[in-house]
Amino acid sequence: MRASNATPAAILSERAFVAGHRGLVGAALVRALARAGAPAPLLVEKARLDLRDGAAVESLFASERPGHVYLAAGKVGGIRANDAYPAEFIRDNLAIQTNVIHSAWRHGVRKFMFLGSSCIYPRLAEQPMHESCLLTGPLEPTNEWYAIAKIAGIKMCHAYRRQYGFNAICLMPTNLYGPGDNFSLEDSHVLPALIRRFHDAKCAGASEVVVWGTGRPRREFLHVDDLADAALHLMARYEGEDIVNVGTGTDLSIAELAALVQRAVGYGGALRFDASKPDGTPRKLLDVSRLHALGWRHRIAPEDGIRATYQWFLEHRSEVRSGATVRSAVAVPEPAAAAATAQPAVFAPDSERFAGAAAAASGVPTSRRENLGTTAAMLRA
Ligand code: GFB
Repeated sequence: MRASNATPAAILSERAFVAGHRGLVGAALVRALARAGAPAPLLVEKARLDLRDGAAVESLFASERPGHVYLAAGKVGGIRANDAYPAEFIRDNLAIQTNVIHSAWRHGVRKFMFLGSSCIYPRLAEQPMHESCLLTGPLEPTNEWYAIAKIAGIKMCHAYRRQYGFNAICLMPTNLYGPGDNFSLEDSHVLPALIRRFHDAKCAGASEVVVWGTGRPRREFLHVDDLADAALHLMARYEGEDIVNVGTGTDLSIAELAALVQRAVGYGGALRFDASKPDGTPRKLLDVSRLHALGWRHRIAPEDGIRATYQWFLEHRSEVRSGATVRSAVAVPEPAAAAATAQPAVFAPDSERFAGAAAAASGVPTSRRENLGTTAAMLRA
């Protein structure tokens, strides 16, 4: 087993494994690694590897031995999906993170990134929510299953650090959005759901759009390219047990968000708030002072990010995720695919596609990528 005493900046020049590379966050991490000039990461198609299968995960790490790992795979969804599928949200996330963290440690991964969520904090936590408010009060009931799984992931990273010296860091992103999001009307998060609702209403000439809840809850939104940028920044510069919030430090009401999305889409009808739908947590705003002290700030303003995401949606209309059921970041293998996972080589790194990812447009102006430029310069140094 290799020692876990990585020099922070050097870690990015070792090959990464991005678990969940087809998801919103994983795809953004692949783009960020490409832009930073990092080596092509290990990417495994979910049809070939079920991350809930501990033996298959072991086999992957034993044969591939990545230098650092970003765990971006998991069961995710919006307020309705969390409430509707509690069993899958707790089981799949616990299984995936347990397998990946354990195998990463066993096979000498030098640095590991666990991605949590702002929903780990108590429902009525003091705002903005500092990292120290973890486990100081009851969770929001609509997403407590997901939150408990994420808290267990943080604690597993801490336990492996304390007992084995495993070099795992834990980031807690706020509500994310961007290209590659799930645009399902029922199971997605609010921002992509509203993009789709306003777009469909505009195309159909509908007179009103329904927005769930009262419109009063407040949320903080971070573009996923900013999150990926922060992830590389912290992977290269931060070592420690303390969890780190990743957000913008500003929030807005759902009614204000709906107005922003309506403007970006160009829908001229009315809004109706359906108070029979759950509001969820009244307010979720992260205290980002620890992140700022570590030298990172977000770049993408909500207006720009929402406009770019709508543009992405228009350009990828035929392929966007818009089904009515939650899609897992891992697939349950069909019998034939399950047999494939038993073979030693279950990985499918694709260097050509990775090189292309550097140029892949997420639609956000390149002038906003200064942090990544710094990371790239650091890699060249
Ligand atoms: O984004 P969202 O589903 O997640 O909902 P949470 C945020 C707010 O938007 C809630 C309202 O008050 C919703 O009632 N909303 C309005 C809508 N219209 C819609 C709509 O069409 N779709 C959706 N989905 N919401 C999630 C957690 O909570 O936050 C996850 O469930 C995760 O576990 C994520 O942690 C970051 O912010 O309420």
